Amino acid sequence: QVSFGLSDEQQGIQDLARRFARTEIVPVAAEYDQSMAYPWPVIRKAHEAGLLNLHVPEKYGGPGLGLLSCALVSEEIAYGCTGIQTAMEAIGLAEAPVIVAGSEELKMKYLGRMTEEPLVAAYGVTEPGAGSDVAGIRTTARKEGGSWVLNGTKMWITNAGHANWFFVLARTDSSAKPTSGMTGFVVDADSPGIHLGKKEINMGQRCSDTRMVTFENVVVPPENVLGREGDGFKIAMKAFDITRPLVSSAAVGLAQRALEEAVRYAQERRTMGKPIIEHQAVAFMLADMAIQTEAARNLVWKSAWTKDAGLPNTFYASMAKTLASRTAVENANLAVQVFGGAGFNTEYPVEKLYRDAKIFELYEGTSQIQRLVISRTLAALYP
Ligand code: CO8
Ligand code: FAD
Repeated sequence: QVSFGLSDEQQGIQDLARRFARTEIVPVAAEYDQSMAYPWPVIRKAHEAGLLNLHVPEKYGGPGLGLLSCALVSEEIAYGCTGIQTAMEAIGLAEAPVIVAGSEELKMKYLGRMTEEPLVAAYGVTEPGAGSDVAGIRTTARKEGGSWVLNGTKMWITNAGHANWFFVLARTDSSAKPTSGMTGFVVDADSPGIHLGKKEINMGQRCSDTRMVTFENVVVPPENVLGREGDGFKIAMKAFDITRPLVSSAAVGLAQRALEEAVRYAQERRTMGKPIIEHQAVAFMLADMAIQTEAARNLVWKSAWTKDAGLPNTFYASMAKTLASRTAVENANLAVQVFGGAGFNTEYPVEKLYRDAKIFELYEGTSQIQRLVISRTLAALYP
């Protein structure tokens, strides 16, 4: 049975997120882009509105929504501003490994507090020397007197400057092959020995907080190990199965915003005696933007639906990420084109979309890495 319809519950959460984005995010997005201030007021309001921690199970205080419902929300929030959306979604990214592998106690403690008050968390895998190649990370954790001691440097960590806790992936067994010698930890952000770098100044999504984080002899209690020792790499990957569909839906939200801005402008702006939408060259750019957006959205929904159905979704999540991020970049580019010179100016919204879009092809696994995952699956499917 195939259905493209949303349930009443899904429509309800989509409407809530849409109204929130239009009233609380769209009006302030340009201001946050310019000031680069962390969007705490928006995050607090989103928490109050019930738009954070959506995939946290009810047992730990969350609404326990399925991934498709979460994707509907992240598209709407991203329509408003992907900088704010990234700050919000990075919370879900940090929570994902805890949901995948945390003990009851860890879930109650670290997911529970997120649902009780507006806190943010961060996911620390990437390092200065290893981004795409997660197997190449160098951060270590060694056992000492019953606890673990973390040493190493993480790079490009979203929300790092504001996080209450970190998910950290570290090497724990140098004799094992890297992907089986890593362990995941939940680390309290106020632990002695954590040093935060400066807020990085990025091309787009400028209110999102990205930093280097150094761990210097940081003591982590044994109960803060996620799952079993040696399972960290796979736990980190399983988290991406949850979050890549959500990053992809955010890219769709940006693509949709670019489309709508371009369609509206093309009806207002006149050249050679008619609105530019009546010039076929412009109209067809709009048509292409609409086709790509709808195709990307459908693939994103499929990647989320597959996970909700309890089926492996890695393949579709990588496809969705590749297509949706390309669509965001292309739509933002075309929107600037439709706006002409005005598209290059900060008084209009599309130059921000252009700067904000590029990161979708980089973070949460670059488009090359997604193609690597897809092509490896193809080889297994058709031996
Ligand atoms: N689920 C379960 N197991 C998995 C999965 C998975 N999805 N993927 C791989 N594995 C298993 C494999 O089956 C294999 O198991 P075994 O050893 O038993 O055979 C083991 O893990 C090793 O897998 P590979 O052989 O495929 O490992 P490789 O080292 O060859 O390659 C990748 C792995 C795919 C290249 C991996 O390193 C990767 O995904 N790299 C990209 C890293 C990435 O995406 N980083 C993102 C960081 S977070 C981020 O950017 C946040 C953005 C800001 C937040 C935005 C809002 C959310
Ligand atoms: P590299 O791995 O050095 O790649 C460089 C280039 O080579 C890319 O084009 C890549 O696609 C290509 N390449 C590399 N290996 C291969 C290969 N095997 N085959 C084909 N091409 C390849 N990380 C976190 O852990 N947590 C976060 O919260 C987080 N937030 C981020 C926020 C921002 C704004 C940014 C910029 C990054 C963030 N990251 C985060 C890191 C992000 O996931 C990495 O930057 C990304 O995975 C790429 O890694 P890299 O930068 O080391 O590039």
